[in-house]
Amino acid sequence: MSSISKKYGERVENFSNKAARELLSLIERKKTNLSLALDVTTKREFLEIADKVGPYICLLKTHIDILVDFDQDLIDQLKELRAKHDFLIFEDRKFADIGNTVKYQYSKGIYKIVEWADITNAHPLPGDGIVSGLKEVGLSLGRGLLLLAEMSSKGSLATGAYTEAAIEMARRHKDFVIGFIAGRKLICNDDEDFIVMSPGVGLDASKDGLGQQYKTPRSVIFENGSDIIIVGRGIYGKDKDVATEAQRYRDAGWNAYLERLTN
Ligand code: 5BU
Repeated sequence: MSSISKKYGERVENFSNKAARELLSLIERKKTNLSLALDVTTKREFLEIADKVGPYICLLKTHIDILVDFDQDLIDQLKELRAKHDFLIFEDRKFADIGNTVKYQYSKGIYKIVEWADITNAHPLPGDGIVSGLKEVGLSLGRGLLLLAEMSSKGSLATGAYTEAAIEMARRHKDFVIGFIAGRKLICNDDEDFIVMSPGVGLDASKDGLGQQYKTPRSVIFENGSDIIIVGRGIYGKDKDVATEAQRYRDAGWNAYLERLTN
């Protein structure tokens, strides 16, 4: 049976990677395929929203380098929220350099991403070395990597042969590459499984004026066979009650998945 008609929990056995196994079990247990893209720039807002939205998400997606008052205490508090609400952390770092450089960017510097992010992502652009470099520091800690096979923005160059090459690269590193950023399920074979996460998801807007393009949770999960919806401003945009919006997206994402299981 293809993973598209399988339950999240049934797919755990398809992965050896710890982060992938934890994520799929968590989604099944918590009944949410919603990831919050928490793009705010102060520690206060970041922690406040994470605490309010925590109960409704499987994954908190960060851009840690946009915080103006980043410090180690933020990471300590983020880890506490991770345990309190039962979610994993995905640093959307989009690594794009040679293996030796990304290895340091992942583990050193101010952010030490590998120490707290269960999942991160990379552009396949530089070739296999980028995965090997990240894997050197991440795999033994149980971390997982997503490759950017597609992007949600208008005019993205990640299409066609590039997307196909990203799939081939993932296949060569199945222990560490757990899936893709893409707008749709990319592989429908019964005997291989990758987790697909889709950004560019919104219920109220179709674009943002800077190239972002939005699809609905139903279109992404039910029609396109993706696994996780990534939602940012749809949840914490101006005048929004974040907990109410998070529940709305959680319900939309989960209902689309249930619809997929029965069709
Ligand atoms: P939004 O507020 O829901 O538009 O935020 C989308 C988030 O997903 C934001 O953090 C982006 O950096 C991220 N993103 C994206 O929008 N499109 C992509 O193709 C990738 C990431 Br990869």
